[in-house]
Amino acid sequence: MASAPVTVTITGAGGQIGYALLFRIAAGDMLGPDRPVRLRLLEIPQGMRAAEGAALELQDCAFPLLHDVELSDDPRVAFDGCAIALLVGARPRGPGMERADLLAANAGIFGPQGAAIGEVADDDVRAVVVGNPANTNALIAAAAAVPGVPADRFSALTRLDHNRAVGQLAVTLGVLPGALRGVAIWGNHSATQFPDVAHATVDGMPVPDALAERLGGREAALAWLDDVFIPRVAKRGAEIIEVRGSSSVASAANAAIEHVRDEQLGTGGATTSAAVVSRGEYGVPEGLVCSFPVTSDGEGYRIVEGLELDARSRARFEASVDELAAERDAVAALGVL
Ligand code: NAX
Repeated sequence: MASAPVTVTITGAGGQIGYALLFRIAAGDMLGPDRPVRLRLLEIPQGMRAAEGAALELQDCAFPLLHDVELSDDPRVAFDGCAIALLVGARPRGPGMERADLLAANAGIFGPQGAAIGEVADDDVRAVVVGNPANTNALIAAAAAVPGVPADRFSALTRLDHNRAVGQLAVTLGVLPGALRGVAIWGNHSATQFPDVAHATVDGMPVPDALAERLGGREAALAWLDDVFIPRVAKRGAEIIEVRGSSSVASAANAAIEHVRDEQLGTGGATTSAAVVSRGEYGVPEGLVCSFPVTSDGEGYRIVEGLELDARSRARFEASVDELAAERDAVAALGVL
């Protein structure tokens, strides 16, 4: 007997990432070939025609797993009964917009969406925030969803950063991406993030050793990590915009699908990266939505605890956590939290 359809709500469905997401979700890439999906698309009036067009194309694909598609500009309608929410639509930084203005504009989106999720979503709902500033938008949505939905059901996407880090290592080491394990993104989805290979392995060999072998010694490996790898991963979004003339879309949609898939179906013991609500792990202030190495058994992400961070790594991580705390304080000053 076919299983019951899962209701998946996508905000900003008329945008670029929405367009790259919808067809893969409907094809079964996110929840597997046995789970039919209902798609609920949330847009603002300006984005509605584009979302309607995507809905027409979804019909034309005749995906066997796609139960139905509904569009709305009302969060309480779009999140009604939803089990999985991908919060993609956000307010981009406009010309002359200060960081505080950006945070305030997005608080006006993610506060009401979080509240609607708390009121009308499925009891087991899980939501991932893609729209930037993703970590703090997730913090705002999670705070607004309580008490209807616990805050730890919200996460933010750093899987794209994780995949970018794996991609860079694979090319440099001359291996397939699947040979790498244990790469971690710590902190904020921003230029302060810390992509970390200290606990990573390639075909079972520690990545720092493999890099030293490949690049001609330990010092050369350290220099590559500091001067090439970390800045390249952290600024890859800007590089894509410069080269492609448009932001990361397919890779962002792919990362969002992998984030949800692993959270729902489990990582099989492997580590990945996701921004989740801190309970004080690694000294990160409680409540911040911070990227950590995580695993999932299919019941949500769990932070991998007990990893050693040396002084340099800790300093990088703390700088990113300080930025998250400053974003939270700026939002709190607006009276949003
Ligand atoms: P687009 O501008 O193409 O699409 C955004 C869509 O959201 C638009 O259709 C708009 O009408 C809609 N929207 C705006 N406010 C809304 C609201 N209140 N409710 C529902 N829909 C709303 O942007 P796109 O390229 O799709 O990027 C979406 C977001 O992803 C941006 O905030 C972007 O910065 C962020 N990204 C996050 C990444 C991550 O790794 N966390 C990577 C990729 C991307 O940069």
